Amino acid sequence: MSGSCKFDGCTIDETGICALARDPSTCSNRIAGGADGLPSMDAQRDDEPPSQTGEQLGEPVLDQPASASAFPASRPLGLEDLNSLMGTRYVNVVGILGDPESGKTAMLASLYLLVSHAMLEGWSFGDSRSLTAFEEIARGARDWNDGKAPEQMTVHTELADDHRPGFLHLRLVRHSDNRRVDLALPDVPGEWTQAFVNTARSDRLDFMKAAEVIWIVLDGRTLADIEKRQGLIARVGQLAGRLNAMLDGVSPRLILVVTHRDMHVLGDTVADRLQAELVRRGAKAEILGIAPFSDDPDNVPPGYGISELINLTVTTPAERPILWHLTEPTEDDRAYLSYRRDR
Ligand SMILES: Nc1nc2c(ncn2[C@@H]2O[C@H](COP(=O)(O)OP(=O)(O)OP(=O)(O)O)[C@@H](O)[C@H]2O)c(=O)[nH]1
Ligand SMILES: [Mg+2]
Repeated sequence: MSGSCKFDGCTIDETGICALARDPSTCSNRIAGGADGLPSMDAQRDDEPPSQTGEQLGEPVLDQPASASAFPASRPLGLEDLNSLMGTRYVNVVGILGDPESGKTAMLASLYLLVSHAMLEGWSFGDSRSLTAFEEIARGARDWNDGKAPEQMTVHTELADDHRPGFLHLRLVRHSDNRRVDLALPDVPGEWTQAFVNTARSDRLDFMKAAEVIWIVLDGRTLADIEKRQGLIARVGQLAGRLNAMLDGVSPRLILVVTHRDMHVLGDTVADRLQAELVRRGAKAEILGIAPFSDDPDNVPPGYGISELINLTVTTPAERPILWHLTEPTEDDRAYLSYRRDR
């Protein structure tokens, strides 16, 4: 039996020949609607869509397939991506500055490695829109040769576009109160800081205006070296001056992040000299020693100080302006009230 004929074995739809050698248009076995004649080239086949009626003309022929959401690229976020993320939730933008080789990328890689191994004290992983980018900067630290750590855990940062920063996004959840914090962390080359200090080039660092905190990353080895120390301290002062000018006198919150804590502990004298240099420029900063990686893991574990850095970053200092100054009355203050009392 074929589609348009009830007679068993009739192949009229395929061959155009009636099995009973009748006229197909009058054969009583033909099913209504299909009995109008021989199948032609235009005749509808079962697998073809139904022909359109007058009302359907002009409408789309096929239904639009339901669009499955594609996986996000997870590359570093550009400024536009960051803007749209900031439109949906509160994002803590961190400014990160520092000379080449000071340890900026190492610090970010270490943060990612700690949080991905659930070893960031007090915090756990919430989400990230730039996992691939984090993986890329942390990859160097994973390539060990026969159990030996690589010489360089991270490589010099080079951006695809040397005019626009790329941001790493990380959402962290604080254990103490389940607070979620979204951090946007730029990984920019040290040359940007050098150009900012030396020639005041600030167009690429415009995003700093939206930063709540600025980390100035300093190489602990340079601060420990008596010959290079003063040069770096002076440059930190110049950098603070440039920031003040760029931010129109609004003093940003600064954290001086001193790397290589595994090899060198920052002495009080050097810390005081850094503070004095900043005060001279009308700025002040908190100072913290970290070791994103460690050459002395028995005494200073890799990732030392990173959780404290995050704590400092998301907590606003408790310092508040004094609303009402207390003045202790002295005896003489009442002299005016006592005037003439003795007369
Ligand atoms: N042992 C030890 N090595 C560190 C520490 N911080 C950074 N390093 C190493 O120092 C080297 C340079 O660090 P990076 O983080 O790449 O420097 P950077 O500031 O990003 O440099 P640019 O991208 O050139 O601006 C890397 O090989 C790191 O592994 C630290 O605290 N201890
Ligand atoms: Mg780098």
